[in-house]
Order: sequence, then C-alpha cells, then structure tokens
Amino acid sequence: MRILHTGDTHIGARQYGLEARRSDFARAFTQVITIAIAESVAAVIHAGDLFDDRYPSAEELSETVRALSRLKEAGIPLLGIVGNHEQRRGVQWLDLFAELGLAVHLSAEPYQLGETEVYGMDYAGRRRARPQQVPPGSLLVCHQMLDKARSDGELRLEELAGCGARLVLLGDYHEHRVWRAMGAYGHTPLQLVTYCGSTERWSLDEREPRGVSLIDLETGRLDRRELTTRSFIYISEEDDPIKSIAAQQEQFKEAIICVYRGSDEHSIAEIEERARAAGSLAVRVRDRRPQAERERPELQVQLDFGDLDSLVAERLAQQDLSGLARQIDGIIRDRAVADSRVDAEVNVLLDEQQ
Ligand SMILES: [Mn+2]
Repeated sequence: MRILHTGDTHIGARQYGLEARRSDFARAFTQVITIAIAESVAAVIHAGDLFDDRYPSAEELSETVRALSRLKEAGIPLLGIVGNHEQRRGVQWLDLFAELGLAVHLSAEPYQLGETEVYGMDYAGRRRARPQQVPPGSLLVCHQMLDKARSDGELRLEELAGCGARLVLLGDYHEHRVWRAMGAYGHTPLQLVTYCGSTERWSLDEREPRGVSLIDLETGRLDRRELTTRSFIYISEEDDPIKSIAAQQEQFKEAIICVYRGSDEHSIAEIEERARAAGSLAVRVRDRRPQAERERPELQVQLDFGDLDSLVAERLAQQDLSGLARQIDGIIRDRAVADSRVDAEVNVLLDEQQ
C-alpha cells in the first residue's frame, strides 16, 4: 500500500508581491493531486502548511476545495495536520474541510489505513515539541523542525525514536530529507523519518528541484516524483550578471533571477533593466560584496518590477539607520516572510547578533 507524502504547499503565498507566484503555488498543489490520482495511492498525507497564512482568500479556499474534491472523487482520502503558518486559535481550515468530507484531521486518535494506524500532531511551537506516544508500528505525522535538519530544531530525533512509530512523515523543513536505519537508537522500531520538502520555492535558498514522495507503507520504500515549478536562475558572484543574462537570454523569460552581487561593476538598476529586457518575472539582488566596498548600504529587500519596494528602499537608504534596523526592516517588508512569522524571524536575527 502506497501513500503520497506532501506538505508545505503554502497556497496563497504571493511571493515578491506577484500574482504569477500566487498561481504557481496553487498550480503546484494541483500537480500533487494529479500525481496522487495517476499513481492510485491509498491516501495523500499532508504534513502541514497547506496555506501560507491563517487568512486564505475566497479564491484560495475555492481552488483548494476544487482540488480536494478531485481527490475525493478518485476515492483517495487526504489526511492532514496543521502547520505553523496556517494555525488558528479556534477552528482550523482543516476542520472545515473535514466537516465537508474533503479531508481527515489526523490526531491522537488513530486513523486506520489498511494495516497501519495513522496519528498526527499539529504544530506545537518552537520551544519544545515532544512527540506523542503511539502504538508500536504506527505512522506519525508532525509539523516540526527536527534537530537533524537544523541544529536549533525543537524536535529531537532521539525522542522520536522512542515514540513507538515505525514511520514518521514530517513537514516544516522545506527540503526533502530521509533518515533510515536509526540503529544508534537501539530501542527503536523506527524505520523511516522523512521530510517531503515544499512544492514551490518559498525562499531563494530552496534551490533543489521540488517534488513529492511516494512511500510504500509495508517496506518503507520511498520514490520521488518531481514537480514542474517556476524556473529560478542563480547568478553567482563570480559571474558578470549583465553578460550572463545576455548569453542565455531565452532562459530568463518568465524566470525569477537571483543575482549574488560580487563586485560593484553594475548598479542594481542596470541589472534589473537587463533582466526586464530579457522578460524575466522578477529579480532579487543579494549583495555579497565585502562591507567596505559598499559605498551606500543597500537594503536587503527584493527589487520587483512595477511595485514600490525599490522606491521605498531608495528612500530608506538615505535615512541614518543602523545595519540592524535595516535588516529588521528587510524582514518586515519581505513578502516571502508571512506576517505571522515576522516575530520569529526577527528573534532569530537578534539571536545571531549575540
Ligand atoms: Mn512551511
């Protein structure tokens, strides 16, 4: 019996303020549903962050209901948990879908999937996340950061190993990862711990191809299916951005370009102008020049075509703000950082300063 493991779909993410990006995130979820139906999986397991924030629009809700209905018509249940981005105080969106018969909200009560009991744990905060105890051999779904994925992760693999589960499917970390044969934790029946990864690039750091996992519940075998996503092109600080764009003009059409700026040869305006001429969707410039070479500190905000960010950045650059204030401002106005995440992101930044 095979299931499809997905998560971190972030529907509603209007990355860089672009409607095209909002559609991309919705389209990625539609692809996931199409794969699930084509592969005749026994269930889709969604490990949280279905939505990018707590307030999906009517459009997003309607698109999601449509996608979930397709799955239901194919006789495939969607089993989900709630992630940090979409988590609300009271009733969750997932509960609403469950009421409509379009999803199952996994919990401490088992959901029987063939021979396997499936349990779920909603996002439980960053400070401390103890996995719930489940009967030996079951499947547990969580939305947490594992210490093996990021050293400051709140969920410890060692604790997971003692929770009884044989399979642990995770969301929250946006890269696909697999841990197997956890022999170091001798007392454990734990066979597989895995992150499925996000379905569209939610941040520039997500450079690997996006995809979903097909997992055989009996053997633990895992296969990947790649998704077709927006093309992101990275220009390293060793390369001249203007020459790179000129050399591969075709590739830059509709693409998002990330330029790591290594020298001061070209102004951001010039890079932006060339990228626009090549038909790219957006440009983000990340300054990798040594501090001393920066005549005027540029804000680390994205420069999008046709919106106010570059103008605001220009004006702010004229203010006498400290480097830290500029970075905090960057986080607040970064559209890739959801409003509900600003506190956490600023705290991380402040921790780094100490
Ligand atoms: Mn996420």
